[in-house]
Amino acid sequence: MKKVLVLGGDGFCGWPTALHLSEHGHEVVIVDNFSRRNIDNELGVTSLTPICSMEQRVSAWSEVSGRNIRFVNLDIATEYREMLDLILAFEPSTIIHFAEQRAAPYSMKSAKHKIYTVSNNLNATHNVLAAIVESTLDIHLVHLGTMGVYGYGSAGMKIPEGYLNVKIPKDSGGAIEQEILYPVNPGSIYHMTKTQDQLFFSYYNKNDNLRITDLHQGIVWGTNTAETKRDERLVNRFDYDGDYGTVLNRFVVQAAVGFPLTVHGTGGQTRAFIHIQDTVRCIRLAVENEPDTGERVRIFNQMTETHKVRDLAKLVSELSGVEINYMSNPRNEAPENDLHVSNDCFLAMGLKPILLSEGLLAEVNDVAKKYEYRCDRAKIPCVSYWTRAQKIKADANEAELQPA
Ligand code: NAD
Ligand code: USQ
Repeated sequence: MKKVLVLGGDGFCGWPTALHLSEHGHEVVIVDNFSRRNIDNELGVTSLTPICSMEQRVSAWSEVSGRNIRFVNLDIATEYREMLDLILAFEPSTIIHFAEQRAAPYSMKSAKHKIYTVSNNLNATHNVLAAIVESTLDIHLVHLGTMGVYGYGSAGMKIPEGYLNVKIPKDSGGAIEQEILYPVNPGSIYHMTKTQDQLFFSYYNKNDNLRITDLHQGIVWGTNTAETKRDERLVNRFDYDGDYGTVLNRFVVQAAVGFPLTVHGTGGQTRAFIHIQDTVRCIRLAVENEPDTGERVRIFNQMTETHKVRDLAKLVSELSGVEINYMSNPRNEAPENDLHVSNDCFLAMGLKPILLSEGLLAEVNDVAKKYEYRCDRAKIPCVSYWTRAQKIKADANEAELQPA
């Protein structure tokens, strides 16, 4: 049994992970500052699913499972002393760190959003690392990173799990071999904060021998897990708006409400995906299989399949009959890319992935159709532009579509 502090445990990945770990006998304390719920207020949108307050969530869990989860409200980016005191009092064996601003479009909305994302994410991650060192406790840190640290090009090889062996030519002839972090290539300010997180981990691992697992996760789809399905009050959050909704979940909702599927550009982007049920399984595997002291930062690619955006749109369109709208891309990204990713570590640990082909229809029927009445169609369009040029192009396209 581990004692686990779940930072960001009110969020889309954190809440079902907290329940899954609790169900499997681990002692869980959740920390969150509800910044995600506050951002919903800022954006004037709510989760498609009616999520309960944290108080109701933990009391419902205790009622259905007989297990207790404790909750502490604090901002880990600004309340360092309080976090350290909590760590010293609870003495966790594991800290799972989900507590970052995680939407690329939100991070690109304005200078204010860029500054918030950088300051929240970098301070959050660094505070956790500094607090582990200051506590002198032997804590395993599990962090949720992203496939986006690599960029999405394959350079003619499968993207390895974090590290790359390179040969560096010497001035005197010959070459030395070295293992380096796979070169980073972030596509948004949000993704950039995750590349910086990697450097923090590498440094604290080298300097303080911290034991760290960094999970480079693909796009998570789906809503519920075995635990969140046990009671309506445990339902997980579901984002569908233009800033926080991720592509497949957005298409699923668009299919349910008959909104033409919003494909950016030609939909030639290939991305890595994982179902939320597999996310929680992978995190439990990472928690229960700790790195040894002295081991370099463990990096696992937490994804199970790759798809092109336009292929996903075609699939959802065939299932639902909703048409596809190829629109000008608000993002500054390659119009087409191939992506090949190694995920051998989790497969070797016994992960049996849930594939899109098995779960997609249920997601449309059981979640999107059930809650379609809560969808605000005005919040579907993505109105965050990566550059001024993209905003001008989108405005021009819009003007062209208006009747004279
Ligand atoms: P989320 O926004 O739903 O959850 C993050 C939680 O952290 C929220 O509840 C928020 O209130 C909290 N939080 C943020 N800053 C905090 C702070 N300073 N102090 C305390 N709490 C804070 O996001 P998510 O989808 O659950 O993602 C969790 C992690 O997984 C993120 O780090 C994200 O980068 C990573 N990830 C997510 C996806 C995905 O598709 N959702 C894919 C890959 C990686
Ligand atoms: N896209 C569309 N139409 C839409 C929404 C998105 O065509 O309506 C396209 C985007 O242009 C992009 C791709 O779909 O090419 C993926 O976009 P996304 O919003 O689903 O995913 P992304 O911005 O990459 O971010 C999400 C999570 C983030 C996580 C990342 C994992 O929000 O926290 O780190 O997925 S990964 O993509 O592997 O880097």
